[in-house]
Amino acid sequence: MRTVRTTCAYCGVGCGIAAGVTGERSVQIKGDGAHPANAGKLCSKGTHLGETVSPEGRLLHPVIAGRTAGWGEALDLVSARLKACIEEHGPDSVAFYVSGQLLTEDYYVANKLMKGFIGSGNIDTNSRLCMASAVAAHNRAFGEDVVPCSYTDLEEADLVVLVGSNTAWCHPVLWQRIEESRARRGSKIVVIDPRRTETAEQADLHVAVAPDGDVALFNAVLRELKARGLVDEAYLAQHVAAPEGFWDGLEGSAESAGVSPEVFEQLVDLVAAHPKMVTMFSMGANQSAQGTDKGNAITNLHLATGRIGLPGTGPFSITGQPNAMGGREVGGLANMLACHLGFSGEELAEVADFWAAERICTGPGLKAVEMFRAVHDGRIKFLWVMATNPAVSLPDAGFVREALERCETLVVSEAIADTDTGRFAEILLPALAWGEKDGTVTNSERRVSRQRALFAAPGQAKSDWKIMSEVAARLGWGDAFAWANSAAVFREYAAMTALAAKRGKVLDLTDKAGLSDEEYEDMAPFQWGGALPLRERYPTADGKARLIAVAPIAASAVDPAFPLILNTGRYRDQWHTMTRTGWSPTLAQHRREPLAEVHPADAALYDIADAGLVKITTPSGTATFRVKVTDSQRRGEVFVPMHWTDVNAGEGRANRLPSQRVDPVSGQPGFKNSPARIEAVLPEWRAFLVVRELVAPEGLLWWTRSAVKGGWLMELAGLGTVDVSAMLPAGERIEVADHVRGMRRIAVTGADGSLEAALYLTRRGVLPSREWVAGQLGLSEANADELLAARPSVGMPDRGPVVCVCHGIGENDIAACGASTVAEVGQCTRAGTNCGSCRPAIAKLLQAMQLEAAE
Ligand SMILES: Nc1nc2c(c(=O)[nH]1)N[C@H]1C(S)=C(S)[C@@H](COP(=O)(O)OP(=O)(O)OC[C@H]3O[C@@H](n4cnc5c(=O)[nH]c(N)nc54)[C@H](O)[C@@H]3O)O[C@H]1N2
Ligand SMILES: Nc1nc2c(c(=O)[nH]1)N[C@H]1C(S)=C(S)[C@@H](COP(=O)(O)OP(=O)(O)OC[C@H]3O[C@@H](n4cnc5c(=O)[nH]c(N)nc54)[C@H](O)[C@@H]3O)O[C@H]1N2
Ligand code: SF4
Ligand SMILES: [Mo]
Repeated sequence: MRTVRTTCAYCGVGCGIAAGVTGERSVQIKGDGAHPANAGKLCSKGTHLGETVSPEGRLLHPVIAGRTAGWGEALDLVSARLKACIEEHGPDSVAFYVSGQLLTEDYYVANKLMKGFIGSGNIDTNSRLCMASAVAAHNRAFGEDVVPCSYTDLEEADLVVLVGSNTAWCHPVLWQRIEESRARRGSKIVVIDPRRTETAEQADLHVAVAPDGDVALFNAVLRELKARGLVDEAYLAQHVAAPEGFWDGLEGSAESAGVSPEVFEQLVDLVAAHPKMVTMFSMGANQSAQGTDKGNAITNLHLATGRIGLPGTGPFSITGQPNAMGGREVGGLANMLACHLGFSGEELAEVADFWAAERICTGPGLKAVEMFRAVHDGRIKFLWVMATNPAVSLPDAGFVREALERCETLVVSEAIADTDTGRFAEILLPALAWGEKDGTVTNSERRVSRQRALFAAPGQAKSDWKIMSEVAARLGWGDAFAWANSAAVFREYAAMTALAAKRGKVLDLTDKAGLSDEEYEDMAPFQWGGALPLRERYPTADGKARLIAVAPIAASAVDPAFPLILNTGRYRDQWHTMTRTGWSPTLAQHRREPLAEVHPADAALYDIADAGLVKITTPSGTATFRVKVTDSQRRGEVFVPMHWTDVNAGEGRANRLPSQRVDPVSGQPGFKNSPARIEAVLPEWRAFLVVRELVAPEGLLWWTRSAVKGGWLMELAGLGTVDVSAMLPAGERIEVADHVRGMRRIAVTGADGSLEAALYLTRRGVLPSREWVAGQLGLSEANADELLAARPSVGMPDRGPVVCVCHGIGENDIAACGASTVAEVGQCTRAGTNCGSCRPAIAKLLQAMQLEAAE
């Protein structure tokens, strides 16, 4: 076994992994004990990365108009189309839409090609959907996009305030670090989120703010701190500039933020009592029509109280993707030139000179949502999408799909053969994925780590930067794109940061510009800017930070056609559009379907049943979900996950729903707040299907699929007659039916007697438990009686919904063991003792059981 130290494929925590390569495509995943981000810990997604590296489903060769092609032909075509488009319609008729899942080296090459050689600013990234508001807030307050904190600050803080962050699910290893520090030192955790998430359940205080009530809330807290004499006047005088009338203009109240006076008082008391305070913010802050103002409202509080730049303090924007930060550094956003530089004549000239650029762009390009509008109306005729799935992840995805359909040339560089966006592409280019690619990523605390290859390239896949440099060479720019390896690209980028450093910016990697290939290969994680880059001097002209006057947006009148607010976000064990996590049977157990979470009062009002189906409608579109009635929602609000796509669900795609409304400063969409209505959907039959080979059902009201060992589990619902043969493979069929109760059960076995598929359908009754049936797929011999009964003939305990995916421990196992703490549950069932991602869920379950016992 060969051990390779690398970085996790998923979130912006950037955990180090010690990967034991055990075969051509197999790996044992362990946390890297020496990595400063995680010190050996990994969450459920990182732990189960090994289940996502199989070549199954990968894009293995270029595809042109649906047929397999060679690289030569594909790259010739891409280059010819690019050239023709630029010549005929000018450089702004082409665009790149890239991703925080590219490596820094890929990102650097994409930016250089677009801004330096094609000559347009039209390169934007999915980080526009993710971090753009935080970037804009940093630029406004600090003069540069610098995150002022490090992870150790979360441990040194006496108070950690989490704003719009479901940390326990989305940054689980940071959550574990925060919780361990609380256990050690008695620090306090506040969660500001309209939903009572698992993170909020475990907080010392949950502030269930109204959607987009954050600016009002933070302004009100700051006003209160000022009244209590807690503003740091000396720090303000020396290091911070405030606009005229700032203190009189602090609009907003607890009431307008939807927070009760009692909870507001508790919040202010906690903030007042704990100068060592970190405010970590994420998508509930950024993804808003006033996301930038939210970032500045948070930052204002820290600047005004001097709670920044000291250990255990600061406003901490936590990044989503593994390399969102790397993209921001090199200039992957359309409104940054390169290396934290803007578009002044001087900056453009220096960058042109550094790159020996043939045709430097003249100004910023189009931001993601605008970019797709330009594709839609034909201003952009050539679009190259890399490492992102915009047909799913952009808002108003129906419009986005129309744009993709209309685009004259759509090139998609992908790791996976069948994605929603790839289905629109004329030219599909196979890219290396995690475990194959090689380069660097920057995590949320500005720490640069190496991602290293574990396996050889599958099929003909190539690294993204290599694909682009081969296109550049065909366009006659070979000399500027002639790197021998990713180390050479990295050296060039590091050298280029000299342009930022000489302007007094914090971004400075020039000490890495002379690394040898070996040194790059062995490079240990390092943090640019150091642990606390800001306090005494800010990278502005006068060296001072800025307070920014921000005011809540006045609430608009509620449209009676859309009386509810739709919020969207993430599940613990799925990653984005599920192109990789969707293949893992272990991860699928946490949440097999996308659920619409609805408050009990709203469920009653709209006549919606728990576990029934519901249609959600907004001005942009409709989508269908199974319902989960829960009081963790605020009344009047509905939550759905963003993950499901056309590949793994019918009708359950969230982004049919949000509008194109963006933050006016950052251009980031407001994914968390769309006016909506809900109504029950009443299918005439419901079914589930366990099957080895995927089928593509048609004409249904709704369906979803999830991975099980050896195959797939599908949930189905429809009207009228059921075309069973369209869903089942060939083979020997056994069947039982009860026409009075509208029940049908069919099992199909293959030549060797093992189960190929099993369908359980009902028109009126309940369907049996899925997990046992799904488990039969892997067995060599199927037992017909048991299959039709959907349970073993010898009694087997029902474990209930799986809580611990690592050890397969269910709710009933935990209830049966009689433990009263998470640690005891671990001792008795092993639940929560591996990656620990389920510990908040176990704690919640114990609380619920204790409540029940007390009643
Ligand atoms: N499991 C998992 N982890 C991930 C990812 C994943 O896909 N799956 N993706 C990664 C990426 S790219 C990102 S960007 C991060 C995102 O990480 P998070 O930001 O933690 O995730 P979300 O679920 O999108 O949103 C967080 C919370 O914002 C709340 N919210 C909604 N509206 C408001 C509001 O007006 N105010 C406040 N204060 N809160 C609000 C939502 O209710 C939600 O609970 O996660 C990263 N980690
Ligand atoms: N409603 C709603 N929508 C949202 C959000 C939300 O909270 N709510 N969050 C937004 C946010 S924060 C984000 S970050 C986006 C994420 O949205 P996307 O970026 O669209 O999601 P992914 O599924 O991560 O897409 C990455 C794609 O790249 C492919 N890929 C993986 N590795 C590589 C590689 O090395 N090279 C290439 N060429 N391809 C690769 C994967 O197979 C996958 O298809 O979604 C946004 N959309
Ligand atoms: S917290 Fe989980 S998903 Fe994020 S980097 Fe660490 S192991 Fe990967
Ligand atoms: Mo993100």
